[in-house]
Amino acid sequence: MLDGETLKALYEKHCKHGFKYSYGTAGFRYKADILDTVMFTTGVLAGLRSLHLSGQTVGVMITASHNPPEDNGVKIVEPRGEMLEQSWEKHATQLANCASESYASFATNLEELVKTLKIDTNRSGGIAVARDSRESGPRLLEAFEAGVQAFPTLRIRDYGILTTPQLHFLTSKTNEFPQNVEKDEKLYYNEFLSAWDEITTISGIEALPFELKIDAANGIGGPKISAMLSQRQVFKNAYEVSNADWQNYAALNYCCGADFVKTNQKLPHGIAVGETFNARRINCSFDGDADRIVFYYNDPQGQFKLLDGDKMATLFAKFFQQLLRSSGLQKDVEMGVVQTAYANGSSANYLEQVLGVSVKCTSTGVKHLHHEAVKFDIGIYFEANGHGTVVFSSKFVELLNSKLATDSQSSPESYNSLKLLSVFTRLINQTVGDALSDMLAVLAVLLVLQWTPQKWDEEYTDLPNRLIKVVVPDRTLFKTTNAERQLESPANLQQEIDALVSKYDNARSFVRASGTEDAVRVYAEAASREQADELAAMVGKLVENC
Ligand code: G16
Repeated sequence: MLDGETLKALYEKHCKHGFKYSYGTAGFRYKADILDTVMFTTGVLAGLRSLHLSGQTVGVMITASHNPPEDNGVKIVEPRGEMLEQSWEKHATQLANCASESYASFATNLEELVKTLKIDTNRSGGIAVARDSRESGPRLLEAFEAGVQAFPTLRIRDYGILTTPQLHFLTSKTNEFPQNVEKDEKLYYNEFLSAWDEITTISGIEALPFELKIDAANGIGGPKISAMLSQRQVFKNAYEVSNADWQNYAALNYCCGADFVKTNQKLPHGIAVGETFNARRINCSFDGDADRIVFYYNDPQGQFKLLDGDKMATLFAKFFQQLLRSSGLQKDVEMGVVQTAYANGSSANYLEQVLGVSVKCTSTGVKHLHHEAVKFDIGIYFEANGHGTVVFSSKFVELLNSKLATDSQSSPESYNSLKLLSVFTRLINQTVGDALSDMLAVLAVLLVLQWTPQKWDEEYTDLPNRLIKVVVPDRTLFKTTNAERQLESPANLQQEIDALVSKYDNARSFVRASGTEDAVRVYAEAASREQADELAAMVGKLVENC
């Protein structure tokens, strides 16, 4: 470990005092100008995590994802590409807050962590770091790298600007693959494009039978999706990327992107509707770091229709259920869907009552959904905002492989289904929700089923819903229970919400503090658009007044 004097000099160069941080839904996320201290301590903490895990490479992503351009943030990624082990979030928070007090407090806390976690600071380890396209990224990276220097035995691989899921993927491959395999973006593109190639072979297409419009939120997803799709002839002239101005810092997520489309339930700037209805036209929006995606289309009456995370979860559930049936695997494989309180009531009904699939509800944050999903053989998890993926158990993959090796003589339909299941285990980025890989996976399902976006949408009808943000002086006062569906504090607010909800048909509403923005979120759904909007506005007023 670095000597005290040198560490202190680095601390003094990067740390400021007087702010209280907390590790939120997706790491630390604040206005970029107050983040230097936490970047420095996250460098130290990521180093500790790598050393604690016998030197495995730990990932770090500098991003504020869907937030406005002036924000930034940082999250730590486990060696297999998952979010930071939750018991370590408190160490990350404590170290940042001690550093925000004084050097002495930081140094004492660091010493205690090394001692209690029994960390050998002389061993070697590794950090893989990347950032999104924000202006503050390079400065914050510098503070982060200074923190990593606390342990001179650590190697840092700086990937520059990536999407968040690319960093998750490369972190996982760094630990999985031998050293002589180059872990770079090429590896990422090859992985998903080679699975996609199998889909085009199975479906026998030479050109994508969709008119695909991609809104890249003026984030890093723009150049990355172009780099990916331009490698395959099948996409030629079939897609267009809008809001691809990723070097214009102020444009990031502004009036575009997945969060804008989901919240406002309307087209983003830059995506226009054609004059005549085109059943094969499909639009999608990424968020700023391309870990979320939502789809949408305009129906023959010109009405905007959203195909969000719930619609993706139900599409995959129906599709995998069919494949499991036709391959004769349905009795051996447990499939489930994990959602949050934001899931539309109709989607849960459809999953449970129409498909007969089990549904679990967790708190917001992919870290919660992922942990629940890995309990299934096929765990489908999507937040309504479009953040999610599918995870396949190793038991399921082994079963598939052994069936594929022995079943080639069985019916062509059954063998084809086995092959498709196997391709999807490679087409989907299982480490985290990934706009690029999710987009390919959704297109692949639509291709195989020969469905249009409208056909996909017709499986069930969403209850009208509304999501609003309310800015309050102290959002930490809003404490929830029951997977965030009920408030424990402020006192009596939940009873007031319940009383309001009871006045509307088929209604539901809940309130929770955001873990990424300085606001309280209010969700409401009801039998009609007017009722959902009115209920959200009334509950919003209750929040403001309390
Ligand atoms: C992050 C999390 C998501 C979460 C979203 C909003 O997304 O990764 O799981 O749904 O924040 O969280 P909250 O409601 O607590 O603000 P992203 O895309 O911003 O990284």
